[in-house]
Amino acid sequence: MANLTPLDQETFKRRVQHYLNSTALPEAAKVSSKAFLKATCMAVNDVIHQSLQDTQKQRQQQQRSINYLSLEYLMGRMLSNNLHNLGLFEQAELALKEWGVDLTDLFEEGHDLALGNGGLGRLAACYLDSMATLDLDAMGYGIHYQHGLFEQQFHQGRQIETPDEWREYGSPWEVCRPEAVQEVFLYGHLEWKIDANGERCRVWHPGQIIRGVPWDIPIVGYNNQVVNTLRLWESRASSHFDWDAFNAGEYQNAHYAQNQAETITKVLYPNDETDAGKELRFIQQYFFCACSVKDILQRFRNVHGNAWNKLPEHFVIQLNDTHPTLAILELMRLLMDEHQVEWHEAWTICQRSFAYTNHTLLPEALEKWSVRLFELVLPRHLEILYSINEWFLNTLVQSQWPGDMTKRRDLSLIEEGAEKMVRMAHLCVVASYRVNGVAAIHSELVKRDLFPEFHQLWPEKLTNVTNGITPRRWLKVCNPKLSQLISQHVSEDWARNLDALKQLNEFADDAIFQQQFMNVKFENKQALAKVIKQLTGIEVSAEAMFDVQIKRLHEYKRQHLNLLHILTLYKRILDNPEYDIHPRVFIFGAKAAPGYYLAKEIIYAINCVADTINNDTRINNKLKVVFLPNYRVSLAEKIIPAADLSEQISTAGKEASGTGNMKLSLNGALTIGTLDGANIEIAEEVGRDNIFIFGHTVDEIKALEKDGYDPNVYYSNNEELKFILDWLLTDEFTPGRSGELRAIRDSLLDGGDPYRVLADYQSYIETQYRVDQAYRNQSNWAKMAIINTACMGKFNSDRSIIDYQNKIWSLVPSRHAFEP
Ligand code: DL6
Repeated sequence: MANLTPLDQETFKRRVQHYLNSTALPEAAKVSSKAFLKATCMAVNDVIHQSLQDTQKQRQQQQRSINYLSLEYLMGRMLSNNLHNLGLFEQAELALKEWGVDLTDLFEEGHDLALGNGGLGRLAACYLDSMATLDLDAMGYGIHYQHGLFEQQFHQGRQIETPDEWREYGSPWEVCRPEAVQEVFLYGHLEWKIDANGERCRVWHPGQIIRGVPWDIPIVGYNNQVVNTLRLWESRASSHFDWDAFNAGEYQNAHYAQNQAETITKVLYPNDETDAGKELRFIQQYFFCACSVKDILQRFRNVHGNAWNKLPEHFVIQLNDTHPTLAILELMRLLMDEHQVEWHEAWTICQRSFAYTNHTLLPEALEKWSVRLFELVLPRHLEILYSINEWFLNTLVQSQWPGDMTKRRDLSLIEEGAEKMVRMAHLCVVASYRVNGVAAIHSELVKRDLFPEFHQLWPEKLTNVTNGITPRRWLKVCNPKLSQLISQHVSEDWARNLDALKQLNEFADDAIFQQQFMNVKFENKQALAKVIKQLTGIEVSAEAMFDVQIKRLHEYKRQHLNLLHILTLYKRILDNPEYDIHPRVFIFGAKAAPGYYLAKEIIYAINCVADTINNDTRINNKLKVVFLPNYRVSLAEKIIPAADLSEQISTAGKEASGTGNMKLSLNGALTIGTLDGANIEIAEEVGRDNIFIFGHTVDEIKALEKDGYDPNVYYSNNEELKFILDWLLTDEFTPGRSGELRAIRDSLLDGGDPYRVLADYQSYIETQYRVDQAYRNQSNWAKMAIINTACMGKFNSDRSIIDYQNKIWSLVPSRHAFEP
């Protein structure tokens, strides 16, 4: 198509009409909203694909290409974001209005792209947006899961999972690229051979060959006509089905290989808690790494030929957590076995090309794969891993700690034990030239507690890049009313330069602006109240305080601490019907991993307590509890603009960063939180007067452990706490079924309270009391909320990407940096 930008309303309408004509059924009496949605996306795609081609033409070859490898991308819905970033929102709105179609209603027809579990996947999506906005030559690589994160329903209060069908009827944004299909080898055996030069070489005879088919999703930069690509790999059998078997009537057998191959990318792995599916998950990781690395080498070769030693000058590969670690071994294998690069040279290339982001300190989330699985699925990669380990232990570790066998054992890439395991994080650190944590405190803990020896070995290697969120989706798109108000008071394009929000500080004391700010919040709360009614049947008043906790369900995030507060208030009101509290609506959104027993018990308990409280007329609507089902990006976009209070209450030292904390604060919610993750930096930005901090610090939590933590002490010494924990043994919230909620109490008392909920209980209750008092002074609350919005410039994901660029991607380590 000819250059289509700028596109006026009339032209846009004509294009939508064109696609309606070519895609909607002519005899349909009334064109369905789905058909309108599809035609609108196609009209937008015309613009996007033109810009994609222009972007590719204009890219400077000297620029280092960033390759972001992530097993997860939580993209959400794309239409609204794309329209905003292209500057086409108004044209589209007006054009559709002429058919009587409301654009906002149309968005609701779109399906979330939920190819991720939580924070890590959403972060990757924000970073893609920022990389395009900053015009970086960046390519995202991931998996084209047939089913993304499961859909959640509640059945009698319990979580039920059903498959996500995001592309059941096709997805308008993706384009299949058969010209970039890759082959992936699995299983098989190794052999020594003599090559053409008379050298001994290793040959891997694979037991299975899979095809990786790429689907490209365009990533539109904000207001700059740049379009990058997210390339997602889908697994297919190397040949179609067995024609002979089919003709012989063996219908199941004919499809066996196809089904087996397609299983690899069938589902997003939702759970790391159980053993089930480990081999599949391992193969999934390798499949994605192999396709991506082969693609990167092909792109390099197209421009630079076989000058492999120049790869690090032109490409950097960012590993989003340890999930893509196998890319390191795959690059080694390809360079050595397919391109005849000598071991040391190949290893130097790897060490100059990879960077790794650590997202967790939780031991159970630090990946390890058994040597047995490696031997079975990737025998050649295991051999390469052993060679790297030998190099690492015999050169670096030996020269730093000569003869120290304990250090050798602790730092080895292989953990000895009943079953030998490969430590993926160790491999990432050894192979990468930079390793970053995701918030200041987290990065310090990575140095101090997780990798102290690695920090000693390479003092420059470990660094910090504090996470960020894109202000496009998380303010401009999701909160149009606040965006409009801000634009009336801020002179710059704040969606690009979020620091400009600082100008709002001038209005923090202005009674008129405070009123306008609170009016927007009120209208957003009314809109959310409607959604709540629609999804749960529960009536809530926008006059109440909306207290929000939205995130994955995990004990360390402590949704059960929030529940203990709700029970405390309920008990107080029952004891004293005059108990003075501003009405509150507690709003939860969270999915629990399907195999995570206690997380599911917590959901059940909250739903049972909600049912009791919401139907108890004695409390006079002072409390309402709502658990919104199927929490996802598009639901977050409705909840966040309406939140008054943001619950960020993890055990200090456990939440690496958090990003929901940033989104809520940006939209004018005040935080109640611990000194954990990015909460600390949020407190620094907004000032301690504008945030409610409570609980033990990281060092205090450590000290508790040293003294021998005993949760029973808190239980015995606090009458109120004792009562509410014992309440869980009764049938108060599960009439006729006593003790159904006891799992929470058991984990806190008999289970040792691993996340120190009881240690922080009293401080949390007292701080919540301060929140309640503060909310009654609406003018001061408005002032604090405005300051929160004004001070979020630091958490723009554009700033994070500039940090990545300055601290990591623009550095091309010298090849001598890695000589022992
Ligand atoms: O960095 C993104 C996000 C952080 O904001 C969260 O604090 C952290 O828990 C999350 N980490 C993971 C780790 N999963 N694994 N492996 O999701 O990353």
